[in-house]
Amino acid sequence: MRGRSSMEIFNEIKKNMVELDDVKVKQLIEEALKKGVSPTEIVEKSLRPAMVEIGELFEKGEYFLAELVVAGDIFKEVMDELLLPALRKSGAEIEKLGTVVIGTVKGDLHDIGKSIVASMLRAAGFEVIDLGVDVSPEKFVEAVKKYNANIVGLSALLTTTMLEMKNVIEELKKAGLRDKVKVIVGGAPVTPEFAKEIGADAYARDAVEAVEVCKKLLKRK
Ligand code: B1M
Repeated sequence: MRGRSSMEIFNEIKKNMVELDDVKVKQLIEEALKKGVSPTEIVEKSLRPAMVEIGELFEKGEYFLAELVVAGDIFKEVMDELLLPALRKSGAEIEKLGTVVIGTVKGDLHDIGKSIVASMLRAAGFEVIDLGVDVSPEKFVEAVKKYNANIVGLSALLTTTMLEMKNVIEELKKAGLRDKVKVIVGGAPVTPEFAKEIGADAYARDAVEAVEVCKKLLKRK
């Protein structure tokens, strides 16, 4: 195959993802992986921007909930079939770095970004307890105790549910655990300012940053 640049492939993947053409998306991702492009770059430079555009089409009324569901399904398929296996192959660190309890907060069903963060943390050597979606503050607290976690990771994709993050921090305080765990927050509507305002220890913009931040959080202890 004659040389298409990585940027051209990223644009093609994005275009086909927005058009919900799963067959084309998979072919292009395979092509990119064969060229040695990293799975995280594929997520951040093509799939995630495509999801933002799909969200915008939904806001404009050009796409409906059904399209969001299909987009979510395609994303998960390519993660499971192509990107996660490639990520695992790309060589994780062997040393165990610490335990992270992660979940999407109460009322929120978006799990794609959270699951990518969980996978990247695992690949980096963290033990990750993924509580799934719609996780109540009480469940987070229970899991921190049960697994003796070093870090709690909170994800939210809705401007309404991001407020739940503060409730988790309050619940950790009530349980006397706030000094024992670090709290990292993330998700599309979350900002570093918001993280500070609610008393989280850290914010990460994407999965790569989340890994770096979690490593730093533990070194500081
Ligand atoms: Co929803 N949805 N959705 N949706 N959806 C958004 C979030 C929205 C922005 C779309 C839009 O209108 N533009 C909008 C929210 C608007 C707002 O709050 N201001 C929206 C809405 C309105 C809704 C519903 C209310 C729609 C309805 O029912 N009328 C509904 C709510 C359901 C609920 O949760 N209670 C809903 C439902 C859904 C589906 C279930 C259909 C589906 C999710 C499927 C699934 O997750 N299994 C869905 C989807 C697919 C989206 C969009 C299009 C894509 C989200 C996604 O997967 N992105 C989304 C548009 C958008 O995000 N702009 C949208 C790809 C993913 C890789 O990125 O999740 O941002 P992201 O994760 C990144 C970073 O944010 C970061 O790292 C990840 C990897 O780089 N990160 C962390 C995430 N968590 C982190 C945690 C960390 C650190 C970093 O530390 C712990």
